[in-house]
Amino acid sequence: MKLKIVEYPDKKLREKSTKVKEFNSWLHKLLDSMNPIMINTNGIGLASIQIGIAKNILILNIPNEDGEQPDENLLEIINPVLSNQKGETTYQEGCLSVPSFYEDINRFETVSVAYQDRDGNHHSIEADGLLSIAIQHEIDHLNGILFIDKLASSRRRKFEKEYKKMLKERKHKGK
Ligand code: Y12
Ligand code: CO
Repeated sequence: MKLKIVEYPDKKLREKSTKVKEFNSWLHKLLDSMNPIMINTNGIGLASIQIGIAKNILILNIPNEDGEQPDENLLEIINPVLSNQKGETTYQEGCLSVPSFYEDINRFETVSVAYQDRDGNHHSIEADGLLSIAIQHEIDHLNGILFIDKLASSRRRKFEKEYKKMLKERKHKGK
């Protein structure tokens, strides 16, 4: 599968993803292709809408203390349902679909998530720390929400200006 990351302001990122009903080889191939694109771009999370597929699919690989992302850390989350959101935390987030921009975002500190794996088996986890933040960020993607939507309006305006400038410079450089 040839994959390219969809970048803001592409409207595709606003689509609402739909439930996965078949846990077949198409799904397995998609998941297998998402992992290298996430790892090779230094990502820790990727939702399938970010590669143009509006399905409730996301992957996460939270780095170890030494910054490595071994395959054992890979979480493949299909049809997630969030519950038990508690507390508050702030983290400087970035997104592969919004390159070169990082900002402090408020999230719940802990969450529970029920989900299915690539074979349709049901699981649930309780998450805190970076995993909790990453799950919330990626589930937002499934609902067409980006982390920049959570910025205060003055900060959002500043972002739009800076981002347009970055895109212009990138185009100029032929990237
Ligand atoms: C905390 C923070 C972010 C998340 C959501 C997942 N976000 C990412 O994985 C972001 C990755 C990212 C990687 C970049 O590096 C490259 O593209 C090589 C990057 O740099 C540039 O765009 C230049 C930006 C973001 C969850 C929890
Ligand atoms: Co993102």
